[in-house]
Amino acid sequence: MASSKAYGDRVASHSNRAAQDLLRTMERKQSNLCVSVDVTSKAAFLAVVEAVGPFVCLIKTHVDVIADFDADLVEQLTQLAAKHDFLIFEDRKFADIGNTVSLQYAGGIYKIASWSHITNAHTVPGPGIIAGLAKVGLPLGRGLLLLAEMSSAGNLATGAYSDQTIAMARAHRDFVVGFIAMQRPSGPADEDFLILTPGVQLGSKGDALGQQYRTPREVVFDSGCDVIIVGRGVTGSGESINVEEVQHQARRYRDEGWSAYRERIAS
Ligand code: 5FU
Repeated sequence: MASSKAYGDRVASHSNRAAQDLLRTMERKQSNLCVSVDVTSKAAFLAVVEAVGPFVCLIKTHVDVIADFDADLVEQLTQLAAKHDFLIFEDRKFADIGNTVSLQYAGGIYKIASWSHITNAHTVPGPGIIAGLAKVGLPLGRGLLLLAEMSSAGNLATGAYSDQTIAMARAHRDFVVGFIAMQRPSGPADEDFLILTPGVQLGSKGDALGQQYRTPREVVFDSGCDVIIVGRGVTGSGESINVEEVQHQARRYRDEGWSAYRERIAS
């Protein structure tokens, strides 16, 4: 069962390069923390990434919220990924037919496939969305997460929808490396999906717009998820970045996530 194995021992269960790299990075850095850098200026974005880089296995982006996004931001982000040893996950949540998503993934202003190791997609359009993204991403060694569940109150990714999402992933194991989900789905003992989980914060149960938070321990130990995704818990809300505080919080969530994982594999 994947949840009782060490991250490093799970590399062999994956054929996808991005999945292998993420598991190796987690083991090497002793971190299952992904920081979601949801700020709206390039300067704030790069300041947060520089501050949290040493503590994370993965940086999650929403590049379309950055008002002064440019090619240099990608260049600097890529350099910071090499310097601090983390992977990049653009949380694009593709949701269209295969032909359209292949254009959105490869091109436009953002050229996501050229720099983001991992991205994600809704399964509403059916399996053609996976084929369209795989056409672009697989030759580059990229990986895809499917949204099996969401953290927000009242979301519709439940029950049969989640089950069918998991079935779609099983049919595309070369490119689909795991899920955005709130818990590890049940499956055969030798099945290994990466479970990345947003909606994580210490000391808050949610925000005013439907977000719902759990603690790192609830996510990693109780629910068997692999990566905690933390946004405002680390960055704070708003644009003014207090680098020392951001670093303090990143270290705190890294430590909480890792000790929950250690407890899980020991149990
Ligand atoms: F798929 C999902 C989801 O179900 N919930 C989320 O919160 C994605 N997210 C993202 O994680 C969301 O778009 C934010 O970028 C991030 C959570 O940020 P927070 O500040 O920790 O609430």
